[in-house]
Amino acid sequence: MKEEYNDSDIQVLEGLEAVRKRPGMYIGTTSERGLHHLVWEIVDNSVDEALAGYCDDIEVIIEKNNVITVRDDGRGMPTGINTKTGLSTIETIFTVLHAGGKFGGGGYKVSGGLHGVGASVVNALSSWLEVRVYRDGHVYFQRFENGGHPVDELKIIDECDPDRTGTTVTFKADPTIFKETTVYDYETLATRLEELAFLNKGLRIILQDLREDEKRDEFLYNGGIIEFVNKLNKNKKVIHDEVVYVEGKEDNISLEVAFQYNEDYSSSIYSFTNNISTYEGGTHEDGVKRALTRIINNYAKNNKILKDNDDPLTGDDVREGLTMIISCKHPDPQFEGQTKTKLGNAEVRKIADDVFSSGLERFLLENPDEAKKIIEKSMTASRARLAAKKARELTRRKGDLDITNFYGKLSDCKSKDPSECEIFIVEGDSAGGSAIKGRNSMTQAILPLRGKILNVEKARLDRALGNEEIRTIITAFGTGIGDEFDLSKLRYDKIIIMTDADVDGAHIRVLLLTLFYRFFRPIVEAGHVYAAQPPLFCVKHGQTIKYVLDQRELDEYLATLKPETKRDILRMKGLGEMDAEELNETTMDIEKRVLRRITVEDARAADEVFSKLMGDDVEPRKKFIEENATFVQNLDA
Ligand code: 1YM
Repeated sequence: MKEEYNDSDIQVLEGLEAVRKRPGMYIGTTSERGLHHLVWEIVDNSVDEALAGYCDDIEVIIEKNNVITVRDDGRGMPTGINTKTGLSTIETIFTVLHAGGKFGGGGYKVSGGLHGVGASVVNALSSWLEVRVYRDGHVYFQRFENGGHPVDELKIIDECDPDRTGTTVTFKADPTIFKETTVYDYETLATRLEELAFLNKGLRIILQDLREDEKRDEFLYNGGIIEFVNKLNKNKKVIHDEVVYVEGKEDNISLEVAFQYNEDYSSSIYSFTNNISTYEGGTHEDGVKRALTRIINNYAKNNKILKDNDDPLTGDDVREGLTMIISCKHPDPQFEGQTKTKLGNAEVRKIADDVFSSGLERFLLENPDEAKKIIEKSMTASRARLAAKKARELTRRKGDLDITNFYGKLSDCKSKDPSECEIFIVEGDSAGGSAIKGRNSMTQAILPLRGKILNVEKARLDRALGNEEIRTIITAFGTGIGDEFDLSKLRYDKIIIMTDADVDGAHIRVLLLTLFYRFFRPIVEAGHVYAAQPPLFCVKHGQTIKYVLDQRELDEYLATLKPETKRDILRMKGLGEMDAEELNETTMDIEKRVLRRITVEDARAADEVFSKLMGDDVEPRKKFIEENATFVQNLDA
């Protein structure tokens, strides 16, 4: 123990005492979160050393008793004397507030708010702390107790291999400060350490838990944020195989961006500056987003995918389904905003824009297939956005779906218990009439769709949504649409599409499935959508009439008949050919009918067909009609 305290010692201890009096001022809270903050303060020093290029390995160990050890293989803290304090540099780092951070100058500092005062704050809030520095063949050691009081001065306690360098800090959080808990959560530490490994490619970070359930994880990502994006998209359907990676540096500010699109509607953009999450975004994120929107629009225009009179793609359009990591390293970051997690440096906006736009432009030019997929995704988002806007306007307009009009179209069922109710969406008035007569009116509702309004190949989705029958469907479902969608309000357990097996029928199915896919996907995902399977053939022999579903069933049935029986087999064209009883028997009766459940894949396939049909090219439409027979089979098989 030191014999006497001199003036500067007393000042130092007053500084640490201030931290102990008001820990919240330095680490935010003394809850579990504040406890983990101690680890980050020490780890940040090691990461800084890695950023400076001197450290490849960091190890964090949760010892028995919730003692934490952080070890790195950097240069080791400087072991000389600090002229200002007259103390060793190491003692200064651990006992003087505001010491540390900018000592060496140069390089990037991880300055998440404490600006390098971290080590002394951790010391102040610990029951005890030990530091070991391996440098110049010596092992230097100092121990502090009771909130930062040095037990002795810095001493060489051992020799080591002269090649070995590094710093090891071990501490025990003070339970009189951290009254709620001093128990570390493995997952909390693992999540952030893995994030640090993603953000600093090539840096190996090991986490070890030596408490009851021993655990160990090693995080090393040579691909850095590319692997971060891969992880985020792991359970998503991606629309292009490779993660796109762009990097660049201007005025000592470096920027890395990695992204990949998936089939989701939402976007996940995570930005960081000096390894700190900038939840509120800031100039780096603004620059990248601005460049993304501009470059994608330019590419789409230059390649005539976007026509002159088309609305430009918005930021939301080009970000639909985007998973992106933005990592900026800045020598002097300014953090702003409510939670100080928004990068404020104005110069970064242009640098981020420059770096990302040139990288993205190059990627699009060199990878036309990927480019096409990305542009198509944005175009679909744009169409859906316009259509949804229209739909909202229409469904919100007063009196637009007044009740008499609504019930005039829908023959609803009597039961109000959704679990037993079904709605048949039927093509054509005459089939609709038969269905109304042939139904079980307790549980089966019928909505006939009329005439040519459903000329899908020319209708854009927004126009289809303007169509009264379609809006009646939306109202009948009861779920609302867009932001207001609520699956629990669905009024029918089964939504059954009943259309003819011809071109018009296929068109209507494509339209309905596209509509469901884009606006009611949870209904499809939850398996509420079905296709009715009306019979394809009708066999008459003698007085008997038999309906059969398909060719196979027809062959089987014919084989059971005596060869000499006379029969004039009919291929059924429309539902309208059946009367109410026949329609009930063959297609609607719960006991006898066959339904096919529509999967999300079916709906997605329909959506793709719809996109093709909607385009300006005549060719795909012609092809659709020609290939329609196969398509109908595919969809109904
Ligand atoms: C387990 C914690 O603190 N490692 C660490 C810290 C420093 C250095 C190396 C270092 C930095 C510099 C020069 C420099 C620190 N040094 C200082 C200060 N691990 C851990 N590893 N030489 C060594 O920044 O120029 C503060 S932290 F201020 F002394 F330079």
